Amino acid sequence: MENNFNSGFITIIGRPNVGKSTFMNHVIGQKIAIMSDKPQTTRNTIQGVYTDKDAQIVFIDTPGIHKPKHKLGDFMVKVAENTLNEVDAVLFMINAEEGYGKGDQYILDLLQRVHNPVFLIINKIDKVHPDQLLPLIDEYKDKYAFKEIIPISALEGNNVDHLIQVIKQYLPEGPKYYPDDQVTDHPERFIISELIREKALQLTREEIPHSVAVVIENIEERANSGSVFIQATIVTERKSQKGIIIGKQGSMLKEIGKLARKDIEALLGTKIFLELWVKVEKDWRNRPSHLHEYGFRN
Ligand code: GDP
Ligand code: MG
Ligand code: K
Repeated sequence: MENNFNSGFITIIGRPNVGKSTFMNHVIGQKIAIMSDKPQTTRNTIQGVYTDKDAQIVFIDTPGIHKPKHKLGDFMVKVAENTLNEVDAVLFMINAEEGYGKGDQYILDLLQRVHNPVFLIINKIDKVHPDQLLPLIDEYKDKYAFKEIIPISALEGNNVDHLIQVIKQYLPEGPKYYPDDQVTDHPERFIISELIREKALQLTREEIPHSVAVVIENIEERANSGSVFIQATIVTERKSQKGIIIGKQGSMLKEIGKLARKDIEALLGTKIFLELWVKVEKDWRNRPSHLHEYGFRN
């Protein structure tokens, strides 16, 4: 019999701190890559890719609904809704210990407009007694017609493999969108650089070609304040491009930094300080030793 390959797109949503990143990191292991070029056009999405011998799962982040308390613009809500309707399944993650909360209602309302299969993922089961799960499941069952309800511990890895197997059943036959070997040890580092690059490209429109690269020089957690300090350099090929990126009295660079910081804060879930530099490095694209450093792999 022919061995079919399945592939598709999954998004994980849920209140802050329910364990979405922990889950992604667990699934990442050595198998995940964070990609810069997205087959989907939705802004600000981040992908992690899980590949095994018979399937590929592309995880898409939906930043617009990570912070339900935050008053979101119509645009972000629309982006979130569109993403949810583009994927093959949505994982709605909750914290077993906390149960139902206000932030969930916001997401459940949004899910009412979603036509794709939605799974309820009850995370942190390592922190509750098994008897607590059933009432929780009953409560959520009444609120939405979940296709699957799967308890896991993202931290300890309990039932995560099972969840992957279930997700695979929802994927259509499809291609391997990404090669197996695109792995990065520092996904957040790469995502941060991509977010900065994205802002630079968006704000300068046609003036700056896609040849700009962003190098993260330093990421430092400041234990006392709980914030993260990030230094990054935007690398351009020409002096004229450097001028455009910096803008009049630094106004463009300031704007790039402001927008990138917002997204990075949403990504990391913490306050950050972003320091941006710009430098010119002629023909950096043609020097293979630099490609790895800048996060490009072909
Ligand atoms: P996110 O905001 O949804 O991405 O949540 P994070 O992945 O950052 O997790 C928030 C906190 O919950 C972190 O301290 C994690 O270590 C913890 N956490 C995540 N998953 C689990 C789990 O399955 N069990 C336990 N005990 N803690 C978890
Ligand atoms: Mg997170
Ligand atoms: K990306």
